Amino acid sequence: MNIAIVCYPTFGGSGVLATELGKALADKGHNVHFITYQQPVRLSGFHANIFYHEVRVPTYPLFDFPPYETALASTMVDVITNNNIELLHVHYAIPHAAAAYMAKQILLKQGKYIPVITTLHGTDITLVGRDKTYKPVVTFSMMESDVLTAVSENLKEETYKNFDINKEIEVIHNFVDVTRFNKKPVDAFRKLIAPNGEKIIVHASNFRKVKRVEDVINAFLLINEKLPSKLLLLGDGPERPAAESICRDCIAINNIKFLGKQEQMEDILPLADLFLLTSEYESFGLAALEAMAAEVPVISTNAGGLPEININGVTGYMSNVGDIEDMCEKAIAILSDTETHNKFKANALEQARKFDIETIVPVYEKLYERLLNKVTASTAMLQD
Ligand code: GMT
Repeated sequence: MNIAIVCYPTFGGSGVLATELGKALADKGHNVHFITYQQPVRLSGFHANIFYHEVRVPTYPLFDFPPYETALASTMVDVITNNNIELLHVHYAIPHAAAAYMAKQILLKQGKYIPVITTLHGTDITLVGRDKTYKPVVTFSMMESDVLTAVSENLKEETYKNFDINKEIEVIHNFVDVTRFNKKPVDAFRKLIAPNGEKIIVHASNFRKVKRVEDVINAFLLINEKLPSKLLLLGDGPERPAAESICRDCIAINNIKFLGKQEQMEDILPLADLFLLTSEYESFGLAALEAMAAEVPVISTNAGGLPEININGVTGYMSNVGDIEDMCEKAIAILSDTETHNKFKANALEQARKFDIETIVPVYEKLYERLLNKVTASTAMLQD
């Protein structure tokens, strides 16, 4: 198949998922064309079946806000027309689903029907998309997509709760390449981070308010009072300066490190003894799944779709949003006994295997095939 994928190219989970999906489809022999404003972070190296098309947004003195959506729709039309694209898969509704609708209409006028799949990821529904500034366009473009998918059952429910749509939403959970993440940790690195055998706790996110990074730090400070430990914070975003300033004022500062954006998560996560995710909402929590694939138990909140991946008392524990005392207690329960820790580690890996790339990518492939067959059948009917 010739497939076009539109996503955010950044470290966010939707871009990561879209890029990993495209790479997996290319490995299976499909031609995959990425359309984004920057090379996606997880897209590196040469692959004969992968093509990257940059959306350029020319500036003009009149524009206070350069019209990205118009440039994106025009690039979609160009890429689809010139590369014999059969279907367009957009990740994160805003503004990708609306731009896809525009491209679809333009192509229709030229006699080509391009089926559109929109995958909903999280704040496109639960936060930004619900805002009345965007809601009418998000609602309309979801309805106009040929297929709507959501990355968790929870996100599907949230979509029906927040939007007036009467369209089927298919849940296709996010996935992880377990083989890639399930690496042996490099002892030399562990010694550098935790020279006295301290436990290593990791958090990774885009440091937005919804992640409640201050809870990660405060939960860690409680843990650190009871258990020699180190905290690694991976990623970057608007709340990082505030998080750094909390740490500067605390006595455990030497036990906390901000590592910034990291491309090779599969090299860092296996070093961790525990992953902390304190989000107020998480439609899925791809970062937690990647940690589990690296055999790392997870302490998370019980918000959104997290209970669909983190099984309380099995792969880690869940606490109420903001309950850092409970998070600390659960972390100590896992980390202070080797046998218990090993049991949680093994369970985390077993659970991650249920979301393995080998299982989930074929679900997308089948969806594409089903959609293309439907388009072919209706085109044939129109011609008869
Ligand atoms: O919706 C967002 O906040 C952005 C998005 C992203 O691009 O990182 O994250 C969402 O999509 C991820 C991939 O499907 C999910 O793993 C995250 O849970 C989800 N984030 C939220 O729901 C806050």
